[in-house]
Amino acid sequence: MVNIGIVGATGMVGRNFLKIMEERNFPVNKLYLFASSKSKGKTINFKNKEYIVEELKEDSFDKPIDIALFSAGGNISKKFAPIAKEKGIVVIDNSSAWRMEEWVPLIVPEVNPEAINKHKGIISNPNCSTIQSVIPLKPLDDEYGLKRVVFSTYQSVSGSGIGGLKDLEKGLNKPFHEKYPHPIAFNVIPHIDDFLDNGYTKEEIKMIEETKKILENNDIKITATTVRVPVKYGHAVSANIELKKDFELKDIFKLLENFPGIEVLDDPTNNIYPMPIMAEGKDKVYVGRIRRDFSLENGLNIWIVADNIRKGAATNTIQIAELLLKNRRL
Ligand code: 2RA
Repeated sequence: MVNIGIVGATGMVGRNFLKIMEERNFPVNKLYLFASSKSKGKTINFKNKEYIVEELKEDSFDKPIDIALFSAGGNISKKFAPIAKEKGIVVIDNSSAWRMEEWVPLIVPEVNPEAINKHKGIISNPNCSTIQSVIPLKPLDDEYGLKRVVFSTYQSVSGSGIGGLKDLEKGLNKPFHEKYPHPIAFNVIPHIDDFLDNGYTKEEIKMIEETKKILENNDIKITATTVRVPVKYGHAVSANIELKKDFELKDIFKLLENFPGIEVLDDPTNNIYPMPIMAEGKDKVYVGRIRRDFSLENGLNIWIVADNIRKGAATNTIQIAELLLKNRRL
């Protein structure tokens, strides 16, 4: 049994931490919920017991916490994760604050579970669109070698939290935008996170750099275009892949079907392919539209869909916590 602290407990991902720990019967002993001052005093139910939300402060981590799950933005993680770490607490952080630090493992349990043994007190949960993409890429890299990957993403508004959902819902009846620079209803916006001087967005650079770190393969040539679409839950990713070796398509199917966490949905004659409406609320990564790219030597196209709040954030985090217990790395 372990004592759990949740930072950002009232947010969408924070609440899903609790839901998924209940579903997976994660062995929680004591539970401490932290959020901003505006949520102080709220109560949240976990396993039929009401817990009071406390305001996050520096002394929050004086409590007997074993693992702290963070989902409260990069600034909160930058300030408070080191404080928790100094108290001997293991932090699993959902923000991008620590992901590219050399000493911080970036973990997708189906892909690089062994990285858990390198942690020094802070572990980063990858970006949602990265998590769902590296899962099918891992067996392909191991078997054929990845030469180049072109990502095009179709990301739901829940990736932006409550504000994204609000822009979509309110925009259905009249032009409306508050969270996004333009209306998202009946539109797509090729702009997720801030633009950089090189013309990419931070979201695109996350996909590129995080994929290389998780696969431990800096030689892969990767580019990405990340796009917000008017969908509530579930990110979709088109991956155009150049492998180093030739392949038989039937072998690709078998490889993906047998990899943990993947469900292959690919029967175009019966209109069977992954879609966000089927991934919502689930933890699988759905792969389909698997086909050779005839414009390339050893070219392959795949289509990847997953629930960005569950497998893309909360479930992956709880799986990392389970890995900590299994490997006794607390
Ligand atoms: C998004 N991946 O979809 C980013 C952060 N969740 O907005």
